[in-house]
Amino acid sequence: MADCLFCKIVAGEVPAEVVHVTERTVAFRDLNPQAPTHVLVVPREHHANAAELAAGDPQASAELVTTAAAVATAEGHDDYRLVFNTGADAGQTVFHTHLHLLAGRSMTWPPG
Ligand code: DGP
Repeated sequence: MADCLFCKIVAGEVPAEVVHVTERTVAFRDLNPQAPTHVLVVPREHHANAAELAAGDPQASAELVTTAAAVATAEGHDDYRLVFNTGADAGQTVFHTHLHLLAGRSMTWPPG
């Protein structure tokens, strides 16, 4: 998609600190980290949110989680949080599916 920030990161048109790539996903550090490890895992193809990705490309959907787990392990974390914000009221600001991997500090529940 022409105006999608994360499509541009996937294409290498916008710089990002990429930490892991797979056939269907790219993982890069969040610009505004909320934990010592805060990585976003995105599908290479554009889908607006997690539900659309799961319906349209279940394999890529699963690969987001396996990629996040691989990054967590590579960075030494057994415990971590995975988050899909879906919709503006839930905090989604970039409408290209992304899985937040947060780790490296203790976390509270419920989230704000
Ligand atoms: P969400 O609020 O769930 O849509 O998360 C979007 C995340 O994207 C947010 O944590 C900040 C991050 N972000 C926004 N712009 C950029 C950028 O240009 N580069 C990187 N690496 N992360 C970004």
